[in-house]
Amino acid sequence: MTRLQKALLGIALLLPSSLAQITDDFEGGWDSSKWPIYAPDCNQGGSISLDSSTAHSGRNSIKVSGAGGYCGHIFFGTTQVPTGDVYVRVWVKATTALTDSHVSFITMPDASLGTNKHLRIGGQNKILMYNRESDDATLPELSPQGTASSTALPVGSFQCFEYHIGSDGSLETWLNGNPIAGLTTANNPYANQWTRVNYVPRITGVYFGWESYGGDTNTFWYDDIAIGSSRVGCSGSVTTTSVRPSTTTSRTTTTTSRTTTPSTTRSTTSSSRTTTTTSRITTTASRTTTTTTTTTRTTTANTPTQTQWGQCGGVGWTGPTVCANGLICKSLNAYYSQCLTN
Ligand SMILES: [Ca+2]
Repeated sequence: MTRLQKALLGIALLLPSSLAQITDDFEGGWDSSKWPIYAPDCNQGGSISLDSSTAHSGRNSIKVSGAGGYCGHIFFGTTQVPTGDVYVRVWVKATTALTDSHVSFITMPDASLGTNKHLRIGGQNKILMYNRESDDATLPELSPQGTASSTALPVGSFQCFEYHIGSDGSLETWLNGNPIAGLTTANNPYANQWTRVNYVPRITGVYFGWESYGGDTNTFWYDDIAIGSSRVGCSGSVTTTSVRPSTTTSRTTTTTSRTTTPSTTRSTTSSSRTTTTTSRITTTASRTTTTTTTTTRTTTANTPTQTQWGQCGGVGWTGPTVCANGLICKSLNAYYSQCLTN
């Protein structure tokens, strides 16, 4: 060992653990103790495997076949997350474009949100977005302008996806090196919903995979992952630290059944308007409760109607609140309702 090498080793040993970086190009296989499977509560059909049919680097990547519905979810990842600033770089290849339905492909248990609550990255309205499981807030908010401030995830080839969770709670996101304005908290006019609470994430893991809440399925490949306390960029190299033999098993289990119990139906009728509010509570094993509220309005007067995908409600909305024939006004959050097919 040269004097320089000794000096560098000494510096490395003195670095706080918060600067540690976990990386992998999966050319040494899939070390399932370094990258364990994560499928909280249930797993019905999702599978993960080391795959040599496509890769960003070398021959190997990790393939995630995500099934539909919450229990079709499956992830792999690590709890080796730096304290303070967290930067994640991953090369990701999706098979199918993001739809209007809500999905996640990165999920992070977040101690600041409570037990089993996650900061998620995924899609809705066909664009990339952040979602906070505790209160379902999105970044950007899903108004037409907010939606336009983010971007779709290209499919069929590997994309360089990077994000930064600041120690002050700020978020930054890049796709192929380009900042995504809607996925950045600074100077973002569509971040009001996100910043309405003083939110400073304290993530305890980073997991890559697939989870859908409306039945969407997809196949993703992940390669050249780097998680650390500084940005490596898209050209940053990855050093494989995996030394274990290849693991090529894929896991598919069916363990939990899912029951849906309608709980409340309430109707209010007035002279020219009928409002039906249905609350449906879906309970899955020990998982948290998801409540979906759908409001349907029928009006006989000559009220302006909104077209498909248009906004039809939400805090501060003064435009049409009635959807064109065949569409329902669905509340996506307190700030945005949208005309969608039923
Ligand atoms: Ca690789």
